[in-house]
Parts: sequence; structure tokens; C-alpha cells
Amino acid sequence: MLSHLSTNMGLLCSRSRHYNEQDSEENAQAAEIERRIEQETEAEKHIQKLLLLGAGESGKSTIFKQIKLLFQTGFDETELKSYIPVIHANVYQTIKVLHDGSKELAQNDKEFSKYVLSNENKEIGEKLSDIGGRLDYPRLTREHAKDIETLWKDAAIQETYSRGNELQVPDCTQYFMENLQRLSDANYIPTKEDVLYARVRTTGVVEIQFSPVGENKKSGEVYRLFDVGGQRNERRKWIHLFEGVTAVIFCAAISEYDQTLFEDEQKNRMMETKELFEWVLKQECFENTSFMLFLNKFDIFEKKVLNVPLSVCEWFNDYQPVSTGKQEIEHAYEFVKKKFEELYFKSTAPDRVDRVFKVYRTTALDQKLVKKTFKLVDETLRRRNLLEAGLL
Ligand SMILES: Nc1nc2c(ncn2[C@@H]2O[C@H](COP(=O)(O)OP(=O)(O)OP(=O)(O)O)[C@@H](O)[C@H]2O)c(=O)[nH]1
Ligand SMILES: [Mg+2]
Repeated sequence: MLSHLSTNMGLLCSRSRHYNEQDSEENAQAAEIERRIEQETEAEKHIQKLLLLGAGESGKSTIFKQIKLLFQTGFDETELKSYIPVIHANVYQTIKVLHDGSKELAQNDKEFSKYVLSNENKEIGEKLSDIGGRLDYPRLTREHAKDIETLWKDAAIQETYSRGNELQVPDCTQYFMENLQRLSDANYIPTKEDVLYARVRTTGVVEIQFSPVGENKKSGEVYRLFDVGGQRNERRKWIHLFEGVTAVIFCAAISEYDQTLFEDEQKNRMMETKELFEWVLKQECFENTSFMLFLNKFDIFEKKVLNVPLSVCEWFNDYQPVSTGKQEIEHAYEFVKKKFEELYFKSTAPDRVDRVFKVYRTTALDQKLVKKTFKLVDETLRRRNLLEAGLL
């Protein structure tokens, strides 16, 4: 009996010891979880939040893709393949815009004959315009690619393309039209460059965490970059991201001074960008936020500016060309840059003048340039942190 009792006691004791062990194990686990949460919160504190803002098609997602390529894993084959329907859709949509545009110009323009398709291409044009108007596009076959190429080479389509600024012709047009053979290959896998050129309107918010790698080592800074949709109906989602932002990377496509908005064809794109930048600058949340202004699409700007005077845009109506060639391009670029700088200082309250403001000339498709630019952004932000911590 005693022995039984003692066994039971033993059992009891051992059970209570077991309970104690379990308790302390649970306590340890809880403490560990708490420690981890604390650690993560501490680590989160060091994560710098970067926000890509700007109007639609200003190049935000292209910068985002470059960051993924430069400082993260890049695109694996599955991801590359996921761009096939996007790229094919870009091709079909573009040829439709050009075909329908040529038809309209052939009816309404005073030099209408320039826009009339050659007789043998009319049928091809109608067929392709039909496909381009569908909700889902077929895969680009060799046969379709050949038709598209024929139409693209038609003088009327080329004339229409030269008036692309009036027609919402995307910037990837020429690149894709010159690569139709490759894009229609049965085994086609998009290249990194194809992905950068691919145009997908962003809806919602995407984010990526990265640490820019220096020459040999990591910079130590961890950034979380957010990409948003820039078209008007997307902008109401922006405000939810405005808290705790280290830097806004504002993309302005400086080549778009002679274009109108996709969502409102009465509105000049540069004027929209001006108003948007002004609005962003005045946000309460951005009192201490740094501003990195990317004057993007410089590659298109430098070609355009020699043919289309900057003064076609109301904001730049006081522009006077002074030279030709490269010098004129520089002059035009400096003029645009100055306009943005003036706008920044005008829209920045005197008590905020010490927030960081930097302007960069960018071509988002140019990987080397984006890498260099981000190195500069990283340096600027690190300097700012040290200053704020009183270490500089
Ligand atoms: N030539 C040229 N094309 C560019 C440049 N930056 C972006 N693009 C192209 O412009 C198009 C639009 O770029 P996105 O990055 O999708 O623009 P976004 O600002 O993300 O647009 P939303 O998502 O609608 O706000 C794409 O086809 C890009 O390849 C540039 O610097 N030069
Ligand atoms: Mg986008």
C-alpha cells in the first residue's frame, strides 16, 4: 500500500515535476517568442521605407524590376515566362492603336492621304485590329507576327507612329516591333530586357525588401520599396502607405511633355505630374521625408526635344532654345530640372527646408545607370541617418 502510495506519490511528484518542466518550457518558449518579436520590431526599425510615386507610365515599376534584378534574386524562368502573355498583349494592343489611329487620321487629317494604308494591307489591318480589341489575346504565332511586321512597315502606319504622342502609343512599341520574330518563337522565353520593356499597369501595391550590395560587401541598410499604380483611380490607395516613409522616389517622365493622360485625354501628362508632385510635397506625413526626384525617360527626352519644342507644354511655355544638338539637349534638361526645383521649394514650407531633396537624371531601362543612381540614393540616406543620430 505504502509502496503503492509512494509510487503514486512518485507519479504525482513526477507529474508535478513534469508540469513544472512543461510550464518552464512554455515560459521559455513565450520568452523566446517575445524576444524574437522584440528583435524583429527592432530590426523593422532599421528597415527604411521607400515609396515609388508618380503618374501612370512614369517608370515606377521599371525601377522596381531593376531593383529586383540588381539587389535581389532577379527573375527565374517561371517569372520570365509569366511575361509572355503580357508582351504578346502589348504587341496586339499597340498594332491596334496604330491601325485605328491611321484610319482616323485618314478620315480627318488635312494631309489624310499620308495615313491611308496600302490596299494589300487593309485586310491584314482589319484582322489585327479585331484581335487587338478582344479581351484575351491569342499567343503570338509566326503568322500573326508576319502580318504585324508587314503592317508596321506600311508607310501609313509609320506616319501614324510619328504622331504617337496623340494616340497613347506605348513607349515599348519600337522595341517589340523590331523583335517580332523572336517574340513569336514557339520556345520563346522573355529576356531580362523584354521584361523591362513590358508594360503592365500596376493596380494595388507591391513591395520588395533589399539591401544594396556595394562593391564587395552589403551596405548594411535594409530597404523596403513599395510600388503603386500611378493612374488617377489608383492614387486613393497611396495614402495608406504614407506613414513612416524614409524617402519618396518620385518618378517624372520628362519625355511626356507633349502627351496627354491615358485616363483623361484632355490633360497634358507633364501638367498632371506637376500637380501631383506639388500635392505629394504638401502631405503632412512627409514633413521629414527625403525626396528623390527621378527625371526619367531621358533616352526618349533627348531624341524628342530636338524635334518637339518644350514650349508645347504650358508649364514650359517660357522656354527658349539657345543651341543645337547635345548642347541644346543639356539646356532643355537643365530647364526642366530647374522647373521642378522651383516647384519643390515653392511647395515646401519653410520649416521643412532641411528635408533632403535630390534630383537624378534617369533612364529606367538602363541597368548600370539605375545601379549608380541607387548607390547615390543609398549614400544620401545613410548620411542623413548619421546626421540625425548626431554622428556627423
Ligand atoms: N524608353 C524608356 N522607356 C521607359 C523608361 N522607363 C519606363 N519605360 C517604359 O515605360 C512603360 C511604363 O513604365 P512602367 O514602369 O510600367 O510605369 P509605371 O509608372 O509603373 O506605370 P503605372 O503602373 O501605370 O503607374 C514601360 O513599357 C517601360 O518599359 C525609360 O526611362 N525609357
Ligand atoms: Mg507600375
